[in-house]
Amino acid sequence: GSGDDWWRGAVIYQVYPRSFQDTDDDGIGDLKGVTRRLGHIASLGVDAIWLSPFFTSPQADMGYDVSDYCDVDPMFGTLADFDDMLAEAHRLGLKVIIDQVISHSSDRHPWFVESRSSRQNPRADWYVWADPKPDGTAPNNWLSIFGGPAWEWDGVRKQYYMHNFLASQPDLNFHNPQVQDAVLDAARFWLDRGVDGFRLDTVNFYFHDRHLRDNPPLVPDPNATSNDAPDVNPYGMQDHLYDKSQPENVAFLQRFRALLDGYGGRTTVGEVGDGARSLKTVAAYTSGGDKLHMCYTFDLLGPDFSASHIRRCVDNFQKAVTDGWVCWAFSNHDVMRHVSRFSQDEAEREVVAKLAITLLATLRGSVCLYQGEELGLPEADVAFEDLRDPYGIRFWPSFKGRDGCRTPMVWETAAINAGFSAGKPWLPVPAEQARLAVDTQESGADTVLNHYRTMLAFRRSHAALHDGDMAFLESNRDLLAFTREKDGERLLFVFNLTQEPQEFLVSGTSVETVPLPGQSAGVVGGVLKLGGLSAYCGKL
Ligand code: TEU
Repeated sequence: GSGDDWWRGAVIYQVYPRSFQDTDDDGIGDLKGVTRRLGHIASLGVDAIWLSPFFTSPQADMGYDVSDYCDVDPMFGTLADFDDMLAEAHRLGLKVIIDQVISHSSDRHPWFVESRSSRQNPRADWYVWADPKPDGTAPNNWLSIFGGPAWEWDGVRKQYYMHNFLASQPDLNFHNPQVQDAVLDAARFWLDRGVDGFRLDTVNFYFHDRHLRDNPPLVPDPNATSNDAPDVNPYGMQDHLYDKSQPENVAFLQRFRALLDGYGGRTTVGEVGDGARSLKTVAAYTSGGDKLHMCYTFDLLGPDFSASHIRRCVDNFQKAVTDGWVCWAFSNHDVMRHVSRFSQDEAEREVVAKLAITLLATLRGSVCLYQGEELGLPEADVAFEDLRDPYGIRFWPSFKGRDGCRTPMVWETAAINAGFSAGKPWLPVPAEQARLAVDTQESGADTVLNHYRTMLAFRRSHAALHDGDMAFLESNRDLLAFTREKDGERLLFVFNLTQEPQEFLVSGTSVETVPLPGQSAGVVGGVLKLGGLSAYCGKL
């Protein structure tokens, strides 16, 4: 895309800075490392990068616990390093989106330090404080995503404070207009530095119910497409009606949008995890053109890679969100890498990695890729002793946490730590991943890496894929058949996501085959024959 609308249909590459490239041998990636490797990202043909948090932080949740919204953590570098990175990205034609984690701060943030110091200080109401029940227990039944109650007792104020995540991530009180102003000031700081937009962490968690009503028990929705809340998570034991997704958020998102519109060409992608209500929430946040530009859901982040699941997600989205925009993703820094989720057969994973990006590149919506998926990296097996994620440490072994997708990026097969760092990496570099490093895949025409480049170029070269309409066609239920259409260009896609060969009837119309990389399908006498795990594209 071009102009202010560049984000519509864009492909965004997520960088997890801790694990991308280390330049000072402390075993942790840094901003200079991001700058060094921007050439690789640009070579993929993406439009933008999304940088996970690099702000000042005690790193209790790997940077999603911010103690200064307007500075760089020394572990990642300096503001000058950030400016260099931004300038180099722009020189390469890449937009830069940064994470804003404003639903909660770190408990070491000066705002919280002041807020907890007494009940009367100027920031006393900046966080969600509440008195105990008469028997001394927590104000209500709300649960934290990371386990246990969402309330932590504070011995100084003799009150509880609310946290949807770790106890060291207290929730900011968005009902207080001063809090809204303060987080908007932080966003303005980065807009003035030249960032192109924000990924808004847990955007539906900003507000909580003013009356602190108890959540009702959970009644699972059999038709839910969302992959939010794994079973091991006590967060799933109640319906999270009152601790997030409150109606007041819409007006705040309008304030946020008004700030961005004052700059032009900037964008937002909000992370919405709202269980079965996710699409309703996305609709409320992205419609009307005066709130968020896009939302990101967990719909495609689960284990289901069947045609019926993907069709249901896209269908439900198209029905629920008529004038909003979605950003799809198969992987991120919170979930098991998708080739491992979608296939138990190691020999099959290269094909699955290629098929998944072929599909993602043809869907209607924007797309987020996660570092390493362009290499087809599987989930790493991280031993308990090496775990760093507090969520995994707490629920091991029923849930192994998020470290398996956060191990370092692999650049050179033969180099120490695959070229990530000359020091001891904060998470191990698995040997089987080093074999898949960028330098090894550069040379082979048929590699996952080169398939990503070809598919992203394919997406760019067809306007219908950029923001054209998408409509499903009748097919047998193992196939995913749809058209993408814009300005007279009409493309047919048929995906066989099963291992068995399948047939699709191309009735009445003439199709001209558009070669897809690695295609194993063809039309014979009006019947399209697809091999297992394959895709077809034709011009109608
Ligand atoms: O994650 C939000 C979030 O709720 C999850 O992805 C969660 O793990 C899932 O819903 C479980 O059911 C964001 C960040 O992406 C994550 O890294 C942070 O830990 C979290 O917010 C807190 O800031």
